[in-house]
Amino acid sequence: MKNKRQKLKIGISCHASLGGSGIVATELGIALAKRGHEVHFVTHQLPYRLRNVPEGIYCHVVEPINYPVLAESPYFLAVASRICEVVEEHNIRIWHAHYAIPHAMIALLAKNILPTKHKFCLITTLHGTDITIVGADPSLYRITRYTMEQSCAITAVSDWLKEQTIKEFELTKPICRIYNFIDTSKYSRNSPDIKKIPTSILPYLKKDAKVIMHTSNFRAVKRVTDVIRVFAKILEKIDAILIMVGEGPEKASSVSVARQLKVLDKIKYLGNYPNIEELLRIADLVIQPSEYESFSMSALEAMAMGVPVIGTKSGGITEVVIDNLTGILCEVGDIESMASHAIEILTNTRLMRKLSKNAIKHVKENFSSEKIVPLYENLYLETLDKFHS
Ligand code: GMT
Repeated sequence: MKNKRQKLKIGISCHASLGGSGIVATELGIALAKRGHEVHFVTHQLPYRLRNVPEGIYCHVVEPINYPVLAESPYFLAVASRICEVVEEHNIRIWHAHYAIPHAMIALLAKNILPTKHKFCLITTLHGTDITIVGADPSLYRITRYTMEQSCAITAVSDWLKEQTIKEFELTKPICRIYNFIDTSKYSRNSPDIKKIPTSILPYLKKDAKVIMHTSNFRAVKRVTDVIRVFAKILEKIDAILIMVGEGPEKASSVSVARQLKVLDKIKYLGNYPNIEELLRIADLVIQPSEYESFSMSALEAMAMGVPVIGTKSGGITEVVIDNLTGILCEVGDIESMASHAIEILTNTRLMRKLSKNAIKHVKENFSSEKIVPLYENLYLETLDKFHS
């Protein structure tokens, strides 16, 4: 490596709404800016976590174009044009796209449009569903493969995702696994500040009632009805409330299961909520019963706060949660086992403390920004050396 402290200008494109990949991309931008790099985001709206834009970060928001002749707004093309402008204006040589389709493809188009002197190095980070759902769809398979092959470097957020991608796409390019990370300084287990807890939750909080939480985009892969079924079984033994954070298509079926099981009055559907750390401060347990996860930022955030996680033995989550040490992993759909482990954790203070302590340590040692962000910096420098020397 030539010079690790070299200051870089880095472009980032990502989903701007709440969701793991957008959160990772924005936290990476913030961490890079704190380390002295200049970071330019091109997105359709200000990313959730960049509402108070920190120093060193520039946000270029692209307005959609609507014209009656166009059945669909050519929004993606507008983003590509904007990336070209930003790259030329700021002389950016690294563009980091999060999520293969559309973000890496859009950046690739921008690169192809630009004159040779402005052709940047495209780094593509795969997050999970961009490969397992979007990229695996026959309608987008070829374009996903092409985008990865044309990227200067590809990263995946877990070994599991790396292996899945290699298996499905038979790439000629290597994939570098770089785990997701967290700013651990934001996750100190201080007593909750009641002023920062949404007022709509306050009536649900009762002395001695345990607080269980689930966070997701309520898609089928998250198995949100399993959360409700596990919760109903927990209620047979102990008093508790469930906070469901997020929005998505499976919310209605989870409400309907809760109604059938007569537990709806113990559940608060909060919708999307950005300050997840504040909620985790009041949580005793997090349940993430996904079909699979390439990583699971929700599990990582819970562990960082020392909240034990019940997850599934499926996909990259097994690389994040160590079964029996930092949380409990069960088979997908095994409601009985998830419920009995939950009850054990919630009633056994020693076990709760052990999992909590181990989880905090595990996150600090393996998933802190101090540990992970330099891996991206090194990758940027190595890629620049390889393609721009
Ligand atoms: O989970 C989703 O459907 C959203 C998706 C995203 O774009 O944020 O999440 C994926 O990327 C996250 C960040 O890398 C990972 O923590 C999630 O595990 C991953 N989701 C799946 O693999 C289902």
